[in-house]
Amino acid sequence: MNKKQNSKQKIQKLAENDARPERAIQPTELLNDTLRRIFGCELADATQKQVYRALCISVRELLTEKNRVFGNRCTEKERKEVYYMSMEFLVGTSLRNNLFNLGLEAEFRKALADAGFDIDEIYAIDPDAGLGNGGLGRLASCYMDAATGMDYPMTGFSIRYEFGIFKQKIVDGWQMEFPDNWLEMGDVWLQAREDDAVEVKFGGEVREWMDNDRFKVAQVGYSSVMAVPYDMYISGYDSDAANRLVLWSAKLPQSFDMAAFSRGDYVRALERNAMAETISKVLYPADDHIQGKRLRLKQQYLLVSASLQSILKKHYKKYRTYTNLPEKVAIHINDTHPALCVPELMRLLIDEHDFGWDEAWDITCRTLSYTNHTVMSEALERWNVDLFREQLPRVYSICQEINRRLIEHLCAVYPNDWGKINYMAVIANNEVRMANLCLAACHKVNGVSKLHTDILRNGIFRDYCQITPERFLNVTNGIAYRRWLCQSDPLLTDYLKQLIGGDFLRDARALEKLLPYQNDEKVLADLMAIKRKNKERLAALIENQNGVRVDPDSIFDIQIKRLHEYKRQLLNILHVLYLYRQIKANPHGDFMPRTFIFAAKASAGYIRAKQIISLIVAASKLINNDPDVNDKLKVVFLEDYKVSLAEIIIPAADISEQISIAGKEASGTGNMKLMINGAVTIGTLDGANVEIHEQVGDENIFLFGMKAHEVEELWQRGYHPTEFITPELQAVLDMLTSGVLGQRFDDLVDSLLTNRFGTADPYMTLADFQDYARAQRDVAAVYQDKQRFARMSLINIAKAGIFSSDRAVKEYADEIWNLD
Ligand code: GL4
Repeated sequence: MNKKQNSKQKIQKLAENDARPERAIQPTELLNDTLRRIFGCELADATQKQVYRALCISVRELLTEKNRVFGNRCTEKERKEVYYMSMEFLVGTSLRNNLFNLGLEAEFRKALADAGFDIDEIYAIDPDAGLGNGGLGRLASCYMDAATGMDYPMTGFSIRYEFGIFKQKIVDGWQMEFPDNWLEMGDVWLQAREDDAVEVKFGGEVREWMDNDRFKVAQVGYSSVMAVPYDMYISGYDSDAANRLVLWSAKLPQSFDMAAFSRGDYVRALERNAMAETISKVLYPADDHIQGKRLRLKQQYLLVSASLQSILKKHYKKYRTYTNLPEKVAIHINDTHPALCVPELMRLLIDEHDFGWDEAWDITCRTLSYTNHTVMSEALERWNVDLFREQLPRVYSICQEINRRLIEHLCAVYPNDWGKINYMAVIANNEVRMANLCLAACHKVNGVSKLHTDILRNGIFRDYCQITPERFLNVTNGIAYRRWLCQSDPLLTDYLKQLIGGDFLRDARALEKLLPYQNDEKVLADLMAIKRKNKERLAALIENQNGVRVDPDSIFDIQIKRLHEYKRQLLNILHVLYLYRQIKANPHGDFMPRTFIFAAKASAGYIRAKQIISLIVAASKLINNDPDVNDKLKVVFLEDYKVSLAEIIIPAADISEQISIAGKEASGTGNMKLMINGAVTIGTLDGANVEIHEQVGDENIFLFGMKAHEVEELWQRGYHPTEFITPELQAVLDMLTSGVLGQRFDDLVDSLLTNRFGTADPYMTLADFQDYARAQRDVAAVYQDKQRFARMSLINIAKAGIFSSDRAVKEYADEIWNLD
């Protein structure tokens, strides 16, 4: 090879023939090349931040090449591609994940160490890309990783929010939100493609006319926003592929309102500019809940319209036709947020590519599929008709026509059953219903755990399911375990490699090779020693952040997830106070020391959730400062829960709290991450807990509480929370209203006991309390027997393989997207 070529050129050259250009890399040479190009320096005189950027840029360039070669191969073979549309991708950090996937981690660690840099310090510079709220957004990222690792051509589409999920600080016991300016450092992962910007039209009105006997429709008098794509490359473990996550950023068109400038109205022109660009400014911070805000609708349409336009353009360039779209393209709607795909694809086919309604509808239905992620009624998206029509007049007229035809069809299927027909309509009661839009069109609809899919089939989507049951299926969620186990718990991973070999790195089901060791005392002791190390690491972080000393020999009982009433963090903290009272009453009793660790963000406007955080913080102050209970009980609330914090907490967990009221948690994925790291679940039979239970059996999980059907039955009979209050529980509630916690939580107690705020105790916290306390006693009893607990932990690790996102993505590919 020509000596004058730099590493970048060499990589380019190699990649033409080799899908693994990473194998030819010389880390030091590559870093020096990049440093020289970007900063005019070399490793010897670079700063840590320069090294960080140079390393990221080198990795990005490598992935760019991989993606180009992979893309060309897919085009040559005319492979079907999948486009994953999601308003959220909770990417987390990228650097370590990419190096790990490319098999370059160890080499770069060494090269940097030789130059006097600690790669872990460089990883710490890498910011979380927090472009999502919680499970739904993280799932999208896990699926991108898995698809790439399995060489599936998959492109993610989302929004380049300037501010991702807010940073959380607790100030005087109350959650405060601060902007997350992730692009300051995170921009290094993004590659802008200004030339591929796409026009997206808002407002105006619909005009119809005849053009040489053809009926034409168009939107006129609109205002344009340009959507500029930014590529983030996604690596997959040990794979030929690299895929792209395309993030759209809103910009005003260059030519916009020049008139205002020439009139000298400079300020107004710039104001409008800023208005357009607010579309991609910030992520809406509500999970499992909607706010019918105009800006949010604009975000959704920006994503959908820009993505579909670019998909169609690429498709036409390849095939010179759109009629084969369903054979070559699968477009997935991740929850209803991108449901505008249905009318927008129709609009593009009809208005811009001259299709008739029936053919356009056939193509649309066969191309689109939809995942439902929640049954919470406050999360079912509905848009006010006036708002919708004002912003998207043409899309609205298409929705009307979809609805007209749908109702015509339903009248034939369910004659005179107006209740049902109204329930199934796309437009009714002055609202556009996004779930029904998906149900009316998509060729496949799936839930995310067995129980959740049953609830869709027999509950909220029953009427649609009756007509076309073959469209409905389950794909239980999965996690990118190479991030959540292999990268976040290197100690356990190295140990497993020695013990059972490295097969599990390719196939998570190989973790079952651990099972034969379940009675091996040495292995059990080793596993506990590793857990203890991870607990020490977390204890150090807690001491550093919260100034609280926790005992790594205590049970680390962990609840980390969004703060939501249905997830019942309140049940957990009430039980903690209940334990507190027990210890106070009997300070010399035999008590298994425990540390309860919480981390959770509450949506900014969700006051009840913020009150629950305050209660946790207040309880931790009282308990952690009480010398009577000090070595027995600790409570910690860790601020600013995010992917990178989860990666430190999860390996240190003994107990995984999955205690939602049965029937409400669609799946949960934190439950899987904790399980694969050896935590034992205490949980209700909700979401994927049901399948975790199936895997590990009664012996290796702590189940409690009502089952989903029992919850329903209790509602039917009439739920009276006061009937479930014992004197001990009453005493706990009294603590909340007495002021001993430094403040009073009357609202929270009211919400449990009275129906001043609607239903009393809508998530049946009190009904499940006694059985939860019983299950917690079981936890303490079992933990006394270290070996027995270690065995439970081992079995949880061994049986977690099924929850790999590789398995889940393969099911999507085979049963929904029809990929080869
Ligand atoms: C969620 C569900 O609440 C959660 O149970 C599920 O695991 C996740 C991914 O399917 O989707 N739905 C919404 S909305 N937010 C979620 O996290």
